[in-house]
Amino acid sequence: MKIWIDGKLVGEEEAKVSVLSPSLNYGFGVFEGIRAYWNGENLLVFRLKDHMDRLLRSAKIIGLDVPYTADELTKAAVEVIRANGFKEDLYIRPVAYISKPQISLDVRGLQASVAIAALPFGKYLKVEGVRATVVSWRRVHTSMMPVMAKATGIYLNSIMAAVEARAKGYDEAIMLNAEGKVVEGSGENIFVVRRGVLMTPPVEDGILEGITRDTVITLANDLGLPVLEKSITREELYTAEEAFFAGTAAEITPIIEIDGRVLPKGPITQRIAEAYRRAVTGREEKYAYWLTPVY
Ligand code: PY5
Repeated sequence: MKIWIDGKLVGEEEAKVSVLSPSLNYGFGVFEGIRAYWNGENLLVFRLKDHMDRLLRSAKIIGLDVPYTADELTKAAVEVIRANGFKEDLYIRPVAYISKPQISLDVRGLQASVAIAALPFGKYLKVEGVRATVVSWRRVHTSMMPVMAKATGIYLNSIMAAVEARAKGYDEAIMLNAEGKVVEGSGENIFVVRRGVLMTPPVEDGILEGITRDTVITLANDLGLPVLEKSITREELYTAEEAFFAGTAAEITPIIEIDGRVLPKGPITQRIAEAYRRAVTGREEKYAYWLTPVY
């Protein structure tokens, strides 16, 4: 498998990082997760430029100097997929990190390296729906960590939540923020339906501003199902008529149980999941602007 690193395509065995990299030791890096869909004829990357734009915004938030434009990174992602000749569903993982070994926390003035890997990828969560639990780990507060950035170090928080949920026999975690509001899953945003209204927590509650979340909001509006961005309490979650996770890896995953409360795989979730599927596989002309064809 070929991996793109700083303008070169290298073999996997060459794509290595120093054990003294401050990105490895201290979590000073940013990354993205992108999907590409093979529809039998074309390989389509979903919202590629939007992901690269977010990578650069994340870098800006944490003060990491990434010496590439979003257009250059978009071209690099296409290049690495072509170099591997993939004709199947993929996951694309760009990561910007410091390759220079150093102990000091003073990371000012260092330039980031960027690696982009693409690999065949199937489902991330159970497609038929997941059993979720509200975990004891809270999502890090915006006064403690730059939560709007998709920064590597923040994912220790996600790992604690993901592992706690699974250790308790559930499929996925639902995290509350420091104020006790429902914010997201360990690696996906959350939507709930109450009294027929689709709602999702607002960015200011400390979520990652998901690209799938934005996609769902657009699709829902186009289906005549406006989305309310509002803080969601645990009680509202427990009395939801429907709920689903939305994320690049998770796509649209119905939540069929939350802490023992069973939810139906409801009609709104099904409509959104179907619209999402059609959009990502290029079956909806209207959303073709979201797709980058590789071939
Ligand atoms: N919230 C968190 C904490 C996330 O990690 C992710 C993405 C999302 C929301 C959804 O964002 P988007 O819709 O832009 O993907 N998580 C990664 C993904 O590729 C997976 C991390 C393991 O879906």
